[in-house]
Amino acid sequence: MSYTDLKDLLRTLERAGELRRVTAAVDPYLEVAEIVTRVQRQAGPALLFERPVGSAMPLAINTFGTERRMAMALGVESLDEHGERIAALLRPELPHGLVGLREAMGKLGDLRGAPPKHVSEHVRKAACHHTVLRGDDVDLDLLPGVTAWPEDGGPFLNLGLTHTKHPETGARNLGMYRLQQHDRRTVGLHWQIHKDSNAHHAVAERRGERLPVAIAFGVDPAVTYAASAPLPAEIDEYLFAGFLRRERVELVDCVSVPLQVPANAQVVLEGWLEPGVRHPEGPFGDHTGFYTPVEPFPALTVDVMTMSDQPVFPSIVVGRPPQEDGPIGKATERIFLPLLRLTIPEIVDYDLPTAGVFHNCAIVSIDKRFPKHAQKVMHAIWGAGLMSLTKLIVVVDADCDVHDYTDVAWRAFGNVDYAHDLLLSEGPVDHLDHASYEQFWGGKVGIDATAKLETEGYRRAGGWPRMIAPDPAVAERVTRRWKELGL
Ligand SMILES: [Mn+2]
Repeated sequence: MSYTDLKDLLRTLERAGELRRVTAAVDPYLEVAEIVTRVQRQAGPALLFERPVGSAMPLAINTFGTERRMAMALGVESLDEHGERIAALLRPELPHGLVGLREAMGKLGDLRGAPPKHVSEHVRKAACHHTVLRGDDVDLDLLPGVTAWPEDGGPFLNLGLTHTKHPETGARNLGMYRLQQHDRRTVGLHWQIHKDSNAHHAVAERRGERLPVAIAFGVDPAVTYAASAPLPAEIDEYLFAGFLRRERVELVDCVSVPLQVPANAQVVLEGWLEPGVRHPEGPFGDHTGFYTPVEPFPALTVDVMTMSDQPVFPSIVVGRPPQEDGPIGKATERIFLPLLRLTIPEIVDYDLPTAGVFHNCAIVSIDKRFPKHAQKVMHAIWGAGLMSLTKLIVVVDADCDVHDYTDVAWRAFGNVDYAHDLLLSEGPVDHLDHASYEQFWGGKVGIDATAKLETEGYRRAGGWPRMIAPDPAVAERVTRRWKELGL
């Protein structure tokens, strides 16, 4: 199941009773966010605001707001299905470690149907080029940019897919970075320090060159998701999207920059980023639940703005969790489990609590085999891609359900001698982290809540106590007699 474009997804959601149209005029300034936050907290439907105040373009929001809709967007019944497809790709087992990860991601590309397909406009005009505005005709005020929180620095375009190419290797990157609308023709590009397009920009500036940028809105949800996924820099997000949707993504050449964008995008912004240009960006109420302060970020002057016929504009509200980015993060947690296990094979399962905003806490269950095995896993996570930004890691034994927070807390509170079972470290933290005393780096803690071994220094008489569990035969008998008991 794949979608041709955003409108196709919205039609499918509507048929499934997962989309509500709002015909009353609603103001994208604060009002939209207030409504979306309430609907999101009730696990309510996706919303299509048909009359956003100040814009002729309908606004689609909360499309990924539940795990069910996130699964629908990625064409599966359950988010674990894609994880299982990846796990199946990895058999027969590839070598472990980074080499294995590279080979596995390479295998995605071997799948027929995964690489993006280039659409030539000699054959047919791409849907995204129905309307082309150039120069001073470009007007970002046509878009229903959302100001979500009272202290936000302006309207933001939150679901834009930013396309760049590495100036030397030509490798493409697709990333989801927040975009502040500075004026009718300028958007701020908040690409964070650890992100791939930030690296492309740094190379271009070192060479004293300008960097072409294209930003697409309203595409197939698998592409939108792929842009947000923490893929290694060398993996093309379009390859990953093609794997997820089981069909190639159709791309078309941009009008004014040497980049390609999805042919069925609703809106595309194109421009060149001049070296050295920075603009104050923010404040922005981000998914940490706090405002990020004003910082200088690159700002793109939009030369060309293209639109499809009667476009629908997508957005997302982030703020104090839970919000719509929660289910997006859960999709990543499930889809990346087999890839994480490729580098850290003793991991049985993991959970990134939504309240931890994905960087703050990871709960990991392991198949413990040797002394200080939990500490080995902590160090490995702190060395694994964007997982390295994790501040707190709780390691539990394989028999713990990491998604059952009572089970986890019982072990993390009780199975720990804090004089022995804490690992303190330091390292890079997320760009948005507000609690670290220095920006970009701070302290890390690992809690070893596994059962301890004598060889780890736990020498009390009788060894680690046995966990209480019911007699299985009796449990089964009671299950059989349950009706008879009339309870
Ligand atoms: Mn990337």
